[in-house]
Amino acid sequence: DGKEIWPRGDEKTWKAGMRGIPNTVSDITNAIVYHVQSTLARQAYNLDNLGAYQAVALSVRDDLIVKWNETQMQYTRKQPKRAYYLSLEFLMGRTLDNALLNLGLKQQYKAATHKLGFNLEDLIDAERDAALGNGGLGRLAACYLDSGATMELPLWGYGLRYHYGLFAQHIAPDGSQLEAPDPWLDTDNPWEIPRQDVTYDVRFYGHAERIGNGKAVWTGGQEVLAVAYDVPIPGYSTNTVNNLRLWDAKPKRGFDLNSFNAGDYDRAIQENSSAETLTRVLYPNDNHMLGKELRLKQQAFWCAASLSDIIRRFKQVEKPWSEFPEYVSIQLNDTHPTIAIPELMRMLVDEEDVPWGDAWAITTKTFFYTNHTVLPEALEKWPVPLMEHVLPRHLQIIYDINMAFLQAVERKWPNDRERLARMSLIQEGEPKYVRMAFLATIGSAKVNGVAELHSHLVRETILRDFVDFFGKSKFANVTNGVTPRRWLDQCNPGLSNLITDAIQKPKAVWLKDLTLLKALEPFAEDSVFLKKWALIKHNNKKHLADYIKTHLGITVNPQSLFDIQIKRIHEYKRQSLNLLGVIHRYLTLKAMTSTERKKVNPRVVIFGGKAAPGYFMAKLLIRLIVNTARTINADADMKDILTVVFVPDYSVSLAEILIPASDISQHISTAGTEASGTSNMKFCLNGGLLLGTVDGANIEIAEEVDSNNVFFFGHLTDAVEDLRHQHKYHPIPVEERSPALAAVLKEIEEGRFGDPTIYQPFVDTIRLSDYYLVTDDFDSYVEANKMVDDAYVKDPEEWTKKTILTVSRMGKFSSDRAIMTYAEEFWNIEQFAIKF
Ligand code: NBX
Repeated sequence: DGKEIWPRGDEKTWKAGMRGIPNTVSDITNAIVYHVQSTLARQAYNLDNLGAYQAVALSVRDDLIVKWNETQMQYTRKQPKRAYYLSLEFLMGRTLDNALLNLGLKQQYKAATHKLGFNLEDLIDAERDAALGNGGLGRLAACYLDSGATMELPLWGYGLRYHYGLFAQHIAPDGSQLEAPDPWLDTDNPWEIPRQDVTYDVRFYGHAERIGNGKAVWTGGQEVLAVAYDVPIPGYSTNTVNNLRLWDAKPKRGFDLNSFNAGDYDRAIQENSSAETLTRVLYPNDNHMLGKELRLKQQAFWCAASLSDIIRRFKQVEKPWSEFPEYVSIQLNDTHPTIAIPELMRMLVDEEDVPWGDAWAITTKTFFYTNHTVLPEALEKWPVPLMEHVLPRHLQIIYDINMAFLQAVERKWPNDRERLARMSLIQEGEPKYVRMAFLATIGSAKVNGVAELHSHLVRETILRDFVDFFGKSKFANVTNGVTPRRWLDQCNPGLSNLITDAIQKPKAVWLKDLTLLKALEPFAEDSVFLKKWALIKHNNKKHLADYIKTHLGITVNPQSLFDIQIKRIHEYKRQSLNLLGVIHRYLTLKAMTSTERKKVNPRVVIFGGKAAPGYFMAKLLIRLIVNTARTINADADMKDILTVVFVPDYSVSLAEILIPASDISQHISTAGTEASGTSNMKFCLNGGLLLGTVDGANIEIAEEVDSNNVFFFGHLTDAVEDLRHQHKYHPIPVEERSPALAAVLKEIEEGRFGDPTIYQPFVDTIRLSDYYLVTDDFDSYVEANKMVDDAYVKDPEEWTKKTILTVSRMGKFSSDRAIMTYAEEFWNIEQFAIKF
């Protein structure tokens, strides 16, 4: 009858002791002082910014926990269907500022810290990034958590608690990248709640013996303990605080007592560290498959712990297994968690006695798979011998799934051996491989790409046979989005406030319905507004100029056009094209008289991004960028006309400074290679324009903002295959294909930017194979850059109008829209408001 009995003791005493949400400035100062004194055991006289940050963070954490508890309790009581986002990466960045904005407490904390003698912005700056991801895929997961909580969806994330995040990037004296570890947990992390009581055993290696009916018994090997750490995820202006559960690995029995007793202390400790190695470090590769045993163990460990947790929660509702998909949907962020498919089968069949066919029906209703790339070198495939060694039972299950699947293919297309070989989960050869994208596809209810063009390519290329088999309706598109809380309100408060004034809607309204930005359109004709808008951009550029001056000692003039390309360094993303374009600009400027040069529109070209430590060509390119920048910046003729900056150690918090300061940003991948891109959306949302190829989400951005407001260039996806064929079989020298580019390559080869032998491998890839078609797109790239210059110089007011129209039309690219599409079209979960 809904009446509840207080579990123990005196209810009034309990309730009186419970913490409400403090929101007056004096509540907050009291809480901060308490944490300084009692939690940190420090005092005002020895408190630095880091200490003050920690105390402030602890007091915010108190609020988050109250709301987290309430949210989880209400989910447990009502048992709505839940969705789980499995991602090996969550690139969260900093938390304090975001939490304050989402909780609506920023003004109060500003006043409170001021009263205590601190400046809130300095404390926000003292936090280190949580860099538990490589790039777009990991940051997308973080944006989706923010949107899930803001849209009041019962959505949890599951990931790994890496002790070392993505490496820190240093630049050596010779200009090359050096990697340093990122021990981000060394300074206590107030944003996690250790749950020593939430643990699961996970097995590796050992022996799997079939016992009939598709079942098996798996014994022996190594057992590792998964321990939960919970990270609260507050929604913006809601009561919802969702959960990101990260698993840490611990040895199962502390010490191995047998060897301990035998006096072999060394071995006992080694056993220990091998379990802990599992969650030691994030693999620093993006868009590249690396067949390392430890990586496979990370995947299996995380999937097994997460599924055990999900199943334990499902058991609370006491429903038959057939109803599992009515309570649970699981999104696979790329193929990294694909092993969850055979793992769920194993748990249902071997441990819960569910018949194989029923288990497969449950599994294929539960999972959903997002693909993030069609690049062949990035598609995951695991050597069969490795999988057999580490996960013997999972390999059996994969073989059984494959057998049933290929029989169904054979029934549909009898005697088509080639098709069977193409579609098999096992790639034949020496060794054999398990094709994870195929397993994810047949084990999921839906498969999606991350932008229209990309989803089209998924259907037409890598999964074509599977579309023929399952039908089109299983294959969908969900164009990516970004959270406007972090990527507008938080990183660009000036612009966010101006928008709020203009459209006369409270932030709490338009930041949750980004299509309301449309109301900005008429202001593109308002000359007073144009001035205010331009001033905000100018101030953001000054802020970036200050950062560059203090950290790199380079002076940049905020009157220049700020041209930014920040993303992982990868051949397909073509930072090479940008750099070669910069050198071309340099040569052109050098050929002018100084009076001619004075008339030129000044440009600051900014690069940032990390290269995977084992990616030779990407690291070589960084070295060339840095040394080209040194040459150009040291040339007195270029002063205030062309400046080139490589910003080291690109990160989420650096992106928050860079993005609001851009006039133009570059998204110039070879057509058909960038699945979506998400920083393109962030730049446009902050009033920067795009210089890009007809690729990924650039296309949809142009559809929304009007192609007049985007600078497109380059060959289209359709042309790429033929061009590559030409390069291979009918090569034409660069001198003929693009004389301008040939002149640039010649400068590098003559040593203008340092010892040319160092850079020869880079020049050779362009001259000899040019897989990513730099030569084919170079001339149109240079043309597009001229258009940018003309547009910026000839009519600054027209430029500002373009940026206002662009911002006003970016509504589609909120991650709120994306997450609601997943919720409604895939997961079938509902919004669930938390009442206080
Ligand atoms: O995912 C990126 C794509 O390249 C972007 O086009 C897209 O916008 C973004 C979000 O959908 N992919 C990506 O970041 N991949 C990885 O970081 C990655 C990491 C590890 C790995 C493979 C890929 N083994």
